[in-house]
Amino acid sequence: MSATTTFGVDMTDPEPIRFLDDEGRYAPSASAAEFAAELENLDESDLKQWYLDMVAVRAFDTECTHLQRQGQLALWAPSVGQEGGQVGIAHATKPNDHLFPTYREHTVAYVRGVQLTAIAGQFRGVTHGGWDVTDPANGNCHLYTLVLGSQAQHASGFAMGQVLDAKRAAGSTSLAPGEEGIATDGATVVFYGDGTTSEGDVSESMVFAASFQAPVLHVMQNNNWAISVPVARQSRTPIYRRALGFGLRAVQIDGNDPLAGFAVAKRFLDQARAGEGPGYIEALTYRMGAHTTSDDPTRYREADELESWRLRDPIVRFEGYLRSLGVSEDFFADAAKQADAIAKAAREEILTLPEPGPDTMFEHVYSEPHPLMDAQREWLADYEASFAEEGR
Ligand SMILES: Cc1ncc(C[n+]2csc(CCOP(=O)(O)OP(=O)(O)O)c2C)c(N)n1
Repeated sequence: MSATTTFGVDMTDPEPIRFLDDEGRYAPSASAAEFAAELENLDESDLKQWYLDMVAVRAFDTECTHLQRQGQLALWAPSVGQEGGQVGIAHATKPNDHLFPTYREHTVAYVRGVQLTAIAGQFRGVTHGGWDVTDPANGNCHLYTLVLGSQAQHASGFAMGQVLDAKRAAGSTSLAPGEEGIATDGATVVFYGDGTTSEGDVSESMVFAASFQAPVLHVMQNNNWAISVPVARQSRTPIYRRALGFGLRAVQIDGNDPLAGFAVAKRFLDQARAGEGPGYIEALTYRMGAHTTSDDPTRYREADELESWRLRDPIVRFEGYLRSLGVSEDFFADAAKQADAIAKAAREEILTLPEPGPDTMFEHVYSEPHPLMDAQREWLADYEASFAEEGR
């Protein structure tokens, strides 16, 4: 993998962790050796599933950009190019883990079971949040966060709760940090981008994660750009090194290599759940599309930069790997058909998503019924009825 340099600053370590080279050949970097054992139990059907996940989400993602252009979505945030790290990391999580995504984690959400139409519904403006996090079908995938960095605080708080649950179960009611961490039932994973690391929330969340040995894994997808701001404007050192300073175990991986994402996330999550403290992954990747459909990236980045990353497309690369394992042409042809069918079905469903009534705005303000909300709902009903009375 060639170094990423912006304004003459080298933003990569000499050797980010990776198992696959740019063409998808199995060629682990020296830094990958200590994580290789995490891949031992994977079989070909797992890897094929990862590929199917990536092509399905890419087809859906492309469809959503079209839907926005046709006026059917208010906005769309493409994740094209970032599916590789996401699919490996999502598959390294366990059912009991909780995930706190930002707005570009479509592959993560899909792998955890969130319906693609629920993801698109938020961008169509027909839901206040997206999906019901308490519904087991949604795999403990929390809602997309648009307020940059706030999800890092949510994740640290949630992981501190996981510590407290474990302490309670062991007979203690104090969350006070001890010398030793404590094993927990699940871990927490938070996702955000390189630009978000400039928000104080991210640094604060690492202070608490480290102090309380909270079982949280930070996944920072360094896709090189925060809208039009290049990563070297955000940091003059590789960003994962900041996490080391907060006392998290932290590494930089090739974020377009699903195997690297899986192996490191699995190791760090096992350590977090064992009470050995938080971890941090900087996944080097590239946003191949626009920041959102409101953005025109040709105004701030060079065509050859995009081209150099197109050659490292995580899906093409993983396809190369699967082919080297002997996976047949039929599988890829069938995967393409399945992905098209999934995107087409999502498109049809998105177009018929029900419009919510105005009274739904009161539904999620409090978790329990609340007299203030009841009064406001009643006021709205009277107000709406007044139009009928006046014959307007
Ligand atoms: C607190 C806050 N400040 C500013 C914004 C506006 N904003 C939305 S996305 C974005 C850039 C984020 O870049 P990065 O964290 O690298 O993530 P990426 O979009 O590249 O995945 C900004 C500044 C926001 N949503 N929230």
